[in-house]
Amino acid sequence: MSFNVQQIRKDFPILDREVHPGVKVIYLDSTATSQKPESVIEAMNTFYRRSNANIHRGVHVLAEESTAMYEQARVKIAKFINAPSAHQIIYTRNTTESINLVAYTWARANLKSGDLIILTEMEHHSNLVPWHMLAAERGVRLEFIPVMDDGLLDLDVYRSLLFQGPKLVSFTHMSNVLGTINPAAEMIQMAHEAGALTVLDAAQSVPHLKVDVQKLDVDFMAFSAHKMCGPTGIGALYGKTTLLEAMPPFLGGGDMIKEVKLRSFKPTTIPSKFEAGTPAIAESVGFGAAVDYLSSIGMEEVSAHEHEMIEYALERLEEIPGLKIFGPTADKKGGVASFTFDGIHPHDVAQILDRHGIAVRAGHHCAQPLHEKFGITATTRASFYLYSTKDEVDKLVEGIYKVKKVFG
Ligand code: C6P
Repeated sequence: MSFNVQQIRKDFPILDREVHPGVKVIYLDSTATSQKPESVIEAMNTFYRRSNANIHRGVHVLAEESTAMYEQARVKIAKFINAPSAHQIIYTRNTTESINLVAYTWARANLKSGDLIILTEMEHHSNLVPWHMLAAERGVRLEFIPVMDDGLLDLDVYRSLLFQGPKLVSFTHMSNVLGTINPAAEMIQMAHEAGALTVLDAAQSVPHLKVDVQKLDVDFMAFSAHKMCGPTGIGALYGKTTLLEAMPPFLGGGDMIKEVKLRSFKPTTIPSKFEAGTPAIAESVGFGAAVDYLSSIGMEEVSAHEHEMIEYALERLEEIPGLKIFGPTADKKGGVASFTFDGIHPHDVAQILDRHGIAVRAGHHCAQPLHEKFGITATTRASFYLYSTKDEVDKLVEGIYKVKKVFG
């Protein structure tokens, strides 16, 4: 079936919402969180109506059913990113928690003072602060691959940093501000040749691109369900089996143990070893339904549509005098357009757009160092997903001209 955006829009009930009398929402904030299709909402509703029970704990019908649903979703997620096995998918709360899990377990077990971690200047705070905290505690060193004016990483500097023998390279697959899609496979291979492990922040790539962990050969990968048509409150960490097995647990409590004595415990096997306490069960079902939904459309189709959207958006936005877009050309980026406009504060731009039903985000988008690099404190960001249309881009452009009118 060919990609039909109008048909797809019908799957998302919220897109019919009037946010002001007679004004339907134009949702251009999917990079913050995506909207949810009916099938995901319904899967979670049905779970609560029919199958709700705690997992791994009961022998009754409902407990067995909910446990099976929780584990089936894990199998779907594994398949979606081509993980060799479902036990390599650890459920977490989100990308942030997934990265913290690696920082608190693998890194604290394996890194010592003076060891080098390479990051990039375009990282989201969730791939910076956990490493800052580790640096303060352990004295590990952090170095950063620079972002060039065109929004691409300077791979020559990366190559030279690799000569310093890093232990870990952790970077974003796709920037949530610039939209830059980094050459992950090449960067991971370079890291491995230098003897380093890799963490990929895939919060913005798994929802928008076909991502194959085996092709990438990545060691750890973090992503969130809420950015890929799924619910909030659940995400995943993918890891290579040998690494996950060797890592100490993260949080302690129920479900992550094999045996507990008054003065000791033995952790259980992966993935449960990292899933202490009652997890987000209904959300796992929603996560599985989101993966089913995206798979039924096809990730190649999703990214092709977004590519068409960003090409059109850049073309239209570039016509506007005084508007400056950050990031690379459309061929090197996903569906994200961050911009400044004519000295008007990005929050004011976003607020006036909101009056016309256009939802965009303004601020530093949790990437303060990146904004600082470009000598600014904030941008207005429009972002696109599989349900976005060219008509919405046209409305955005009209809205920006209205902003100009308000500010004279
Ligand atoms: N970016 C944005 O509006 P969480 O919040 O844990 O689900 O995802 C964190 C995260 C990590 N890496 C990247 C590249 C991201 O874009 C995000 C989330 C949102 O840009 C919320 S700040």
